[in-house]
Amino acid sequence: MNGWWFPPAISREAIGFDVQFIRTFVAAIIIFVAAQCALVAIVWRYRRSRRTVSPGLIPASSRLEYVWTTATACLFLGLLFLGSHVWASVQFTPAPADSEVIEVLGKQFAWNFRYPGPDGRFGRIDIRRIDDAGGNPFGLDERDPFAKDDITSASLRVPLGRPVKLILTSRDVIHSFFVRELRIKQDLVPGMRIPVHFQADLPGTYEVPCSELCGLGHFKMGTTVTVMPVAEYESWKRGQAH
Ligand SMILES: [Cu+2]
Repeated sequence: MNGWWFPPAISREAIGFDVQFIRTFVAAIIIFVAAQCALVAIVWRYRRSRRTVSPGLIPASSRLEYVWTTATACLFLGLLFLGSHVWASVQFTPAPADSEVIEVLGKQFAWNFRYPGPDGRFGRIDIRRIDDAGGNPFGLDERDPFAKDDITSASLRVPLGRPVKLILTSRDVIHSFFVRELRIKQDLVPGMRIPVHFQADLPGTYEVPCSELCGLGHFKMGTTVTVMPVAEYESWKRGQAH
């Protein structure tokens, strides 16, 4: 299917979004085909007719008006109800308590990710310590014991089959975190810490482009997310700890 259809959906929420898309798509196709058929039928029926159709000759049918207004309302409200269910499961539900928490920093024009390290706590950061060339994009304060073991990385790694909570922040302008396979697209807004959660159930490496025009280098602001088995993920983290 791939090539002309969506890339594979790798989380339950992503599958939920696809199901909702297909539902809406099928409803739109049925209505489109029915409307076109009705149009053709009317054109055919009144072809080269000498009868002039004045509004007075067609009796208004309030019953018909009621039927199609109600049908349209039911269809729209039904789709809205089903769709908001999926949407709310991502937006309004807090991430599970055992989620792997990872901070995502967007900046012109790169991505950085921060893991709390073995102590499970994010250390103190200080904007005066931000030093990209020195490998400290977050401004980690090394004097803070909780900051010492924090892991930073230029690409994202997440454990397979476990809930992940990302906290999105931006250092300069608005960026947007987009993973097609997760069906997630969320802006990073300076001054805000925006949470997003998911659970990836298919291992692999997926592209993360910035999806908000953020300046001249926007086109090259990309990285990857790798969904890896838990054991492999844990050993990667151990290898990164310092
Ligand atoms: Cu950007």
